[in-house]
Amino acid sequence: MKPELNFTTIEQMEADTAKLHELACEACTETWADRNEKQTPHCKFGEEGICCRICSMGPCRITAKAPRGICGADAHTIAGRHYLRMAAAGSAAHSDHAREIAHTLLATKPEGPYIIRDEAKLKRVATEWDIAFEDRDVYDVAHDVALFALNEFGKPFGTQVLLKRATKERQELWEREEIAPRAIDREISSSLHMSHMGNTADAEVLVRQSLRVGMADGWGGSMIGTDFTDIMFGTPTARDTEGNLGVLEKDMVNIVVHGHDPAFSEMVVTVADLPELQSYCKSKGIKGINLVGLCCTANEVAMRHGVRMVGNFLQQENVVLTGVVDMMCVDVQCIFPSLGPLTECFHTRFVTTSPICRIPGSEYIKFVPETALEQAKQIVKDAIDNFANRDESRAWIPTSKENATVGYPNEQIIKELDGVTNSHVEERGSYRPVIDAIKSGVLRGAVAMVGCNNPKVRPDYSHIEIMRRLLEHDILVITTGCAAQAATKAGLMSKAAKEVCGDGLKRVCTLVGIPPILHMGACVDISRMMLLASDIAEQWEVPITSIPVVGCAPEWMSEKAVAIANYVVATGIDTYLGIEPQVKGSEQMMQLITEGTRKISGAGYNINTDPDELVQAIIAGIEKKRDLLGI
Ligand code: SF4
Ligand code: MSK
Repeated sequence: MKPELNFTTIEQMEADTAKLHELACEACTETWADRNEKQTPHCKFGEEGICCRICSMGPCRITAKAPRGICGADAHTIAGRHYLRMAAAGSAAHSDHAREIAHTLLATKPEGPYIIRDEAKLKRVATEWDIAFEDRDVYDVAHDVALFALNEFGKPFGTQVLLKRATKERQELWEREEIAPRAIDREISSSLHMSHMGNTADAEVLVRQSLRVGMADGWGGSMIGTDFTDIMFGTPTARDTEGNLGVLEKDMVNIVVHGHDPAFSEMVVTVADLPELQSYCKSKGIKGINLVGLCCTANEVAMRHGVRMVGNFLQQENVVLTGVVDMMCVDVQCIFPSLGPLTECFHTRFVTTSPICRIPGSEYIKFVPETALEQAKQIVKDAIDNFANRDESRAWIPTSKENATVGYPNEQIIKELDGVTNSHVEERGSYRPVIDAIKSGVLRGAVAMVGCNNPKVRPDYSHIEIMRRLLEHDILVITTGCAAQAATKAGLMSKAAKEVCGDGLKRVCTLVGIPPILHMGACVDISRMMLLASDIAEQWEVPITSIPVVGCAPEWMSEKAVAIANYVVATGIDTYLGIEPQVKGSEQMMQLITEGTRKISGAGYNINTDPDELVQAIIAGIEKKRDLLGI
């Protein structure tokens, strides 16, 4: 019998949400839950991916009576084209974020505001790309590295340079199967071209291109974005923090940073600590500044600074509904347009900062590297000034919050493993201790839990329930994105969570001093997971498809998730989905994404909307891989 730990339960989280939603009603505004009710049941044609509106002869909907659109496209073509377009949009989002980061790297200079913090990583990347490092000014190197990466977006010939980080087996397979991505922009635009009216109608070809455009993200844009973020803001290290709505403070100025691009949030973190702003805050009789993160920005700033995480995707309205948020400032991706009208019902200032994400009801401050520091100062000052406008009678902060230890990129995992390696026997700087623990059965395997939350299922429940069951089965969990925050809210990312684990995983956590769920970052950092799995396969000397490591996105919602799922599968890692991709109206597409890709990359999706059945399938999948390895 496992000890009952006093972690926040899903029921407590739901009670907090219900109370906040009541407050929304009192404020005469609405939430995602109200809109979800009005949108349910969803349009069947849209849900099954068999409504086409890519030309003005349509829209065409597939039914038994009308099995083809006006041009003759059938359900398989329509669902396949839609699926490819989702993957392309996801790849575009991650990769455009990465392009911005590359431009920020190009703008680094010794006097700031953007500087180089991880020279060792810069040197590693420069060396990998044959860019001279020794005896050169570090900023000259950084600019050459940035320009080299920017070329990866549009180069006319060749494939992505970072594919060379994969195992030889994968590199050869990607070439042979013609899914090695060329320039990032080329794959995105080819995907739109192929799915344009009158082009590719063969679903198998559309799925193959989905893998390729996904790869342009995972082994292109996202990987560049992650590396450059580490170079400028520091490779994360393990640190303690807290998460959930209880991190908001009644007596302090609450500033929420939300989105994905750390070039923005890092500046706000930097200035919030400046003595001039701290004393300005005190001069107003306010206790201090409480900066918190939301969605993937939360992951970025928690991993590098220990900034507390106020919540994940479906909590973005909840934080405003507490009535104590003085400033909500956002950059790109996963921002609800509802924040415009919602913040108008409260005193909260809502600031958008990117031309990529303009929202009615927000104040727009175009964030640029040259003036970033001053702009961030202005945002913090505005938040301080806005504190006085708070209506205390409408303030209610739930008390729920949990401890978490975050910040386990690949470098940190290796460092922790080195700490327990007996240097006489084991090689240092490798994943060998993990491989040995998996081989001996102390650990059964590992699952990468990723993705958003989604009202199509009970939000956060699937994440938390699946993670708990995996831990009980001695399966190590690595996590990113909003899944990481679901784990945090449930206490599962704290070191104390080892008590809910099976004996083997508990032993590993005690020995190494880690939590059983390792936080690897934002959704763009799933590229770290690809390198982790590749390096484990290489050091184990087996194909990546053999290792008992799988991916799981039980509550995914965004197009980025479609791009991610495609590059994870192309990398040879089975992926378990708790939300159905919108292709169900085509049997051929369902077959292609669950089985067909196995013939190409050796991996595919396993889809099940019941979290209980999904976790059983994951455990069975891991055990099957163990059997095949004879361990
Ligand atoms: Fe209809 Fe074909 Fe046009 Fe799609 S491309 S809207 S199926 S005519
Ligand atoms: S923020 S993509 S809801 S993980 Fe990356 Fe969360 Fe999903 Fe957005």
